Formats: sequence, structure tokens, C-alpha cells
Amino acid sequence: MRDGVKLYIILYVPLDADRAHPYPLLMERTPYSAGPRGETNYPVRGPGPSRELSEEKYIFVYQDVRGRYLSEGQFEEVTPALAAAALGKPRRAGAGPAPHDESTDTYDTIEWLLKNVPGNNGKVGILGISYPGFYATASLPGAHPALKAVSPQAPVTDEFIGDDARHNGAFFLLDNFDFTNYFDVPRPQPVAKYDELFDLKITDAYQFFLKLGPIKNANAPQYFNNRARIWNEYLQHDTYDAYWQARNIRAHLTGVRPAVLTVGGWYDAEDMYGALHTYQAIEKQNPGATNRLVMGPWTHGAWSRPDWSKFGPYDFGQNTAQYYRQTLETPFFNYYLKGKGTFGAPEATMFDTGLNQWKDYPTWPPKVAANRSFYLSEAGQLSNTMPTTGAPADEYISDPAHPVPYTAAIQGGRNNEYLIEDQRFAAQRPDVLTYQTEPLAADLTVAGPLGVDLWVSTSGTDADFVVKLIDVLPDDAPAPMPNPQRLNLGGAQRLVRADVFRGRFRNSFERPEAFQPNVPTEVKYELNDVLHTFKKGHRLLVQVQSTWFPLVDRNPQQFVNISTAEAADFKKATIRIYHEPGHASALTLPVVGP
Ligand code: PG9
Repeated sequence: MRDGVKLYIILYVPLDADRAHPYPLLMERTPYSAGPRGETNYPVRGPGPSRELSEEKYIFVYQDVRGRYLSEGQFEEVTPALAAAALGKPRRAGAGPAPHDESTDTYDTIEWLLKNVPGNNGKVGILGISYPGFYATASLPGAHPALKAVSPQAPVTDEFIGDDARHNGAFFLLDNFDFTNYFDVPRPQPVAKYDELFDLKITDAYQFFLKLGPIKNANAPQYFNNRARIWNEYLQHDTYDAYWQARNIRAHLTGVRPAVLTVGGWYDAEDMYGALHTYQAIEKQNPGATNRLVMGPWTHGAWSRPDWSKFGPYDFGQNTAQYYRQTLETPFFNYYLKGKGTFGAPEATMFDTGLNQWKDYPTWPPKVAANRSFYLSEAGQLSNTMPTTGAPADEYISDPAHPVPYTAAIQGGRNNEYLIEDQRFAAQRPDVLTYQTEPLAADLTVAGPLGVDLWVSTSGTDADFVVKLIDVLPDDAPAPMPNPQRLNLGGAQRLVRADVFRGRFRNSFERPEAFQPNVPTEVKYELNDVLHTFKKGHRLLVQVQSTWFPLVDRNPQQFVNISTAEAADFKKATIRIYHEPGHASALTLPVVGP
């Protein structure tokens, strides 16, 4: 690299690669170890990221990023990007210590590969899922001219607002505790082995984290013991401060030249936000760019699995992962790197999770969408009419000692199915409010982000709000999809989208504010996009609650520093949701069609 640091790569070169048969370079940059892949991946993937790409033949390149596995240097959490002026060609020797980031490391690697790998055709592609998705995105600012095609897949993009670390300021306890345990082990020298700070066999994550108590207890000697740099950084930076702002790669996505194919999953519990917002930022900031989006019925990275035709009780009736690889990913790289065939994919290829089918859109979100508000009304009704009478607010007691579980099937780690799970378990709790429409007279397709507008109060000085949009299947419904397990899904409350908002950030992510106890206050935020057709006879259901444990840490419900809070700071609070003129709570959905 331009500062003298050496990064480790593994290459797989087709045996016939030479001047007469040159191949493009297809690269993944990763914090999860460069390899080896050939033998261990065979026959599922071969040396490439998929079986399909392996069979096409490329020069596959895997690189350990700085400070990981066999690369030198210091690992940085979502490395902050340099200002545009510092990018581009390496500086001349003697020009002083060269600044670097992931964009310059990618640039320098490409420069090295082109010169040192015989039989390359001078064209480079980059792809990666999740953290490697972030590195794929980071190849775009000041991109090397040989870089022609980039596919950020579930890319980590904005860790405070919507990806792994926090959502709207609320800390993702279960994932972060697990992830930083092995990702953040001190390593003074390059190492080849996987490591972790402590070895725990958690069987019931709900009980484990309840017993753990306030989050500061995670630094007890038997756990992080103050050795985990990233864990401490996450907790120390509990507002959208300079640390997080520097890690928002979206701000740097200008002047994009390579073709981009961003990929994400509607059931991705880690970086769904990243996929949607990487696509959006490139689209907005680069009107002329070749920029496309694919969203399928996938958990984190499920499109790379040999088969993805079912999830939870639902069957998609086709191998959606293979469909994606055969019709989108492989032709994308073949076209832009080998000039092979054509690539006629639309701007957005999106899976409708209610109709169980792929749809094409010329823009995303579709321009034809009209916004329709669903008001949280008295007697648990969800209605298109704004409330006209001053009915009393609904209320519940949110008790940090008895938080609402995020799933009915608690395990040691995250239950990946929680984003599609039947929510009847939650509806039965006294601290979950429910609002439901009548059965729909016609199909209703929702396409795009969802607007939450709540009027709330708390008897405390802070509170979290979790809002869920749910598709209620009719009691006597035929199975909504092929259902080989013959499960009885009648009356099931199928989760379509949900997310949390930490109330102290309602006016600013940078400057949190306390609530005035018991004063109606507006909390507005956006839920990630959906493409879901609610079928005729189904109902829409909205649930509201203030805990989602242990997916999200508990809010003490007092305006205190949560990272250093003591057990005694966690207090019960009475939460009210208002539905009166002037304080109408609603979920606004972008509806397509009549
Ligand atoms: N989504 C993952 C991650 C990235 C950064 C922090 C924590 C988790 C990943 O799978 O790479």
C-alpha cells in the first residue's frame, strides 16, 4: 500500500490464463480471512464467490484488509473515508506519509494486480457481502479506472442509524455482544487463527442478558474486561457524533463511474438498511450512474446459499438464490468485465413478499406510489380516517425488568426468523398495543419506506418505541403460499416490517433530549422499505411496544447515560399512545395502484 503496509492476498488463476486468454480480476476484500477457498468450497462454490461465477472463470482475488488475519496494519471499525482530494493515484516517493483509507487500499491493490498477475484482461470487479459489502462500496470513491463493476451486497453503511451497531440510536445488544467477542481480539501481529475473548455457551439469551443487568456489566472480568476496543467505541459513542459521521460512507459516494449492482434481503437482520441506502445515495448523488438494486426474500447473504426456496413456514416456490445468481449476478459481471452477452436487468428487481413473485421497477421506490395513512384509532382499530373525537389515549406499563421478547423462540443467539415471525405471542402481552383494519376488500400493494408518526407520552424521561407492520392471514385462509409443512397459518400475524426508535433522538441524532413526563410528544421515523401485497381478505395490523429484548438493549426510561447506567436507573414507565385531533398517531404506507 502507499504507506508501505503489506496486505495479504490469495489468488486463483485459471490454468489457461495468458495473453491469448486473459481473464478479468474479481475481488473480495474481507475482515473474515482471505482463504483458502478452493478445496473447502468445492463443489458448492469452487474458488469463486458462487458456483456460477467459478464456472465462468475469472481470476479470483481475496484480500485480508488491514490488521486482519495475515495482513499488516491496524484494523479500523468501518474505516473513515478520506476527503476526495486525498484519493486517486499514489503520491510520489518522498512526498511524506501517505494518507490511506479503504478506497486507497483498493486502488493500490488493483494497481499491483494489473502489473503483477499475468493473464489479466485489465478489468476488475469487486463484490462482497456485509462487512465485505462495505469494502465493495468503499472501492467507489476515487475508483481505479480499471474497476468496471461493483456489487455491494448487504453492505454495512451507517452503523448508528440502521445497520449492525444501532438502529435509530438503539443498541443492538444481542448481535454486538456476540460479534465483538470474536471480531475484536487484540492482535499485535498478523495471525492466521480465529479467536474470541471469552467462551460462553448461552442457551437462553433472554435470561442471560436479563441477568447481565446494565450494559456496563459486559465489561466484567469474565466478559469483555475492557479488552474489546470496538465494544467500548460503540458504547462510548452513544450519539451520532463525529465518530459515526466519519463512518457514513454515503457522503463519499460521488463521481461513481463503475456499474453498480446493490443487493439486499427483505429479512436481513443486519444490513438491510445498508443495501437500500447505498443504492439510494448512489442514485441521488450520481444521476448518470449505472446503478441497480435487487431485493429478495433473503436473510443476511442468503442469496449466496446453494438453495433459498423457503424461510420459516413460507415457501417461495423457486430457488430464489439460484435465480438471482443465474439471471443477475453472473450476467452482470460477465457483461461489464468480459463483454459477454447483454445485461438488461431493470433498475430495480424486487421480490413481492406477499404475492411471492419477482417484479421489475424502472425506479425505486416506484414513482406511482401514493401515500396512505393508517391511523391508530380507539378500540384497537387501524383506520384510514383521521380521529375526530378526543378519545382517551391507550397506555401500557413498560417494565425493564420484564421486557417484551423479540421472538417467541428464544435461543442462545439471534433467531433469524424473527423478521417473518407470527406476532400472536406479542399481541397477548399487556405491554403491546395492537391496531387492526377490517379484512381488505381488494389486494393492497405497499412499495417503499414506511412513515411512522406517533404521538406518545411517558411518565419517565426517555423511552423506546418499536413499531411493527403485520399481515394478518384470514382464519380460514388457504395457505398463502405453497406450504409443504402443512402448518395451520390461519389467523397468523406475519411480520412484514418492524424497527425500533430511541425516543431521546426524536429531534436530532446528535443532540438527544429528555421527554417531559406525561406531555404528548411527537416521535417520527422511517421503517425500511417493503414490497408486500396484502391480499384481499387479509388485515393490516400495527403493534407498538417499548422493549424488544434482548435484540435491543433496555432503555432505563430515564434520560441518563445508558452506557454507564446502574441497575437502579432502570425504571417502569407508563407509556401512552394518543389518537385524538392534533395528536393523531399513524403509519403511512406508499401504496401502488388504485
Ligand atoms: N453484518 C456484520 C457486521 C458488520 C459490522 C459489525 C457487526 C456485524 C457482518 O456480517 O459482517
